[in-house]
Amino acid sequence: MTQEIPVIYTEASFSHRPQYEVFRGEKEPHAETVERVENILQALRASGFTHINTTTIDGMPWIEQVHDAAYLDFLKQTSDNVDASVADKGVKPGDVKAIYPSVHPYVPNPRATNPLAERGKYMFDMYTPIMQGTYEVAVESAACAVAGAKLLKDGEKQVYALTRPPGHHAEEAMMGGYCYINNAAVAAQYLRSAGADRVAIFDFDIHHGNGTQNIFYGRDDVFFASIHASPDIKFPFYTGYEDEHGEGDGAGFNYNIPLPEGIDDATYDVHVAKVLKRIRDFHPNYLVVSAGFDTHAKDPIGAFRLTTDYFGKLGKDIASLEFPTLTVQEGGYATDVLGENVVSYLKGFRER
Ligand code: Q9C
Ligand code: ZN
Repeated sequence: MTQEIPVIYTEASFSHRPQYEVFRGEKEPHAETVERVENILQALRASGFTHINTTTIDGMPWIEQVHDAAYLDFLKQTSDNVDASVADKGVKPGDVKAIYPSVHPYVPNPRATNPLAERGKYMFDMYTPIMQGTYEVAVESAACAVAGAKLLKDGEKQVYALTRPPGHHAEEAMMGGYCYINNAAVAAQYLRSAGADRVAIFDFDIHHGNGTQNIFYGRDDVFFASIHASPDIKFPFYTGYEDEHGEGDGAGFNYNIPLPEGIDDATYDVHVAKVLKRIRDFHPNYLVVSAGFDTHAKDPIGAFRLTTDYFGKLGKDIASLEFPTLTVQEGGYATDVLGENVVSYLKGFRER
């Protein structure tokens, strides 16, 4: 029996409470809820995971290496000033004050000085509000990924970072898709600085990891592979096509597999095998997995039909590569089964 997989989370996750996402002009209850992390922790504890710790690391050096300085500044300044800048008038009792964009850039190199113009420039959707303190929780979530990566550097073979808010939609200078800072990218960058020549990232969230793709698109030191619902049918709509291979030095180091609606375990598995082969051929020193369980059949915003048992096979197959692997939590919104899915996946690793 292999050793138990260590888990890292952050208390900051519990203070992140986005209330609404604005969809087609209507406010809807936000899907990325605090119950997600509660359900995961509960399932881990119930299944005998005991090495569960909170993060104690400063992730800023690596956050600053993957994100634009002006973007980080916008996120910090905006989140520091939500309470003061949003008028009390019109805020319903019990509502959390939050910042959403309104006007998006309509010129190639937008100069954004007005706060509304800045929002449009740095926020690509209406699903990712900034609340008072959002900057700190996003930084802590990324620090959680770095803490997990540090355990790998120190010799652990498998680590799970329960990152929340998620990260894979956050680009170098853009937030969206419930993501503010790209946790997986920050962890990969940390591992590079810690001496690894090559890091591979496998993103199995149902949504394309546009942010991670964006950050590493011109680089050959970080290979990015993603299996997701086709941009024809799912968010983030503008990226994730098969012909996005990377550019410049990064040409050939980006691998997208967009799939149609309704994919089942057996079909999905064929595509996983292709990704794992490409990762093996890349010979990475470390593997970072962006784990989204919104591919599960019960997911309220998903489109695939994967089962809880399948995540066990997925974990086992990833572990069979034998690269030191950090799994960072991304999406997964069927809250009642999210914890079981994470446990099934992590137990798959331990079957190795
Ligand atoms: N009801 C992640 O899984 N779609 N983000 C909103 C409107 C946004 C998903 C649909 C999906 C973002 C990390
Ligand atoms: Zn997702």
